[in-house]
Amino acid sequence: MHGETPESGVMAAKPKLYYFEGRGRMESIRWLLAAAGVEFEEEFLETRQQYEKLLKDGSLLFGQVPMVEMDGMMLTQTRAILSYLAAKYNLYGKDLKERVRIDMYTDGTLDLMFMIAVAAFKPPEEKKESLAQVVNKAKTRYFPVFEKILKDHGEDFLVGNKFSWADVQLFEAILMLEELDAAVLSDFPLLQKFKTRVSNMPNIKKFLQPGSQRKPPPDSRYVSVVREVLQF
Ligand code: HAG
Repeated sequence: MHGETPESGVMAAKPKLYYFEGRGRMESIRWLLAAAGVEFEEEFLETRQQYEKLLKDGSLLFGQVPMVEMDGMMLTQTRAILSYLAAKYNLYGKDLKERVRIDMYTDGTLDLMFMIAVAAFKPPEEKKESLAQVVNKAKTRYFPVFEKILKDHGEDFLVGNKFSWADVQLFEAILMLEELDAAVLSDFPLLQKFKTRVSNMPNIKKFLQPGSQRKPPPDSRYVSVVREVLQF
């Protein structure tokens, strides 16, 4: 049972996420928590004052967000948070060799999604060019790798024939790429089946429903709030 502390039987507090009201670096953390069936709360950074208060309180190790408050800790560094959650909710493979493959695959999909997130901060022409390059990279570098992995082992999931963090993040990346190019999976039949399979898993299906804590693609408001809060 998520959240119950056995010794006390008292429900542990829900993780609390501190970030902007948008995807950025936090969206993969939201997806992993949702895939694990863990409810979470959010504090959206809208003003410089909120950010400066977190800085003053010493809540941000290197002065940066995402920050996730859980298990008595103020966690920062996106990959550290994701690894902690994957291990805590048994989505990190059965041994070191499976874990390092999950790390390799998730580093790859994070790189791909980061390119999209950063593009939101570029001027229109540059942004358009960057996003076209991201689609091309997905089709020529990233998706062929995942298609081959599924083909070579013939299993439903990327690692150990068991649903893991690597599958959650590949699914998130597929959805983001399809927002840019609806036909992006046309040459990847196994990824199409993978997408359907994962989208029918109860926790994923729930997060895909309207009204979930999933965030929309970055818009000009999101970009201006981030710039205002971080003064860049
Ligand atoms: C991590 C921030 C500042 N290695 C860290 O969590 O993985 C990096 C975290 C980071 O850079 N956070 C940014 O707090 C906000 S994320 N900066 C304050 O003083 O360093 C945000 C801003 O341009 C950054 O990228 C984000 C916008 C979306 C594009 C990236 C996904």
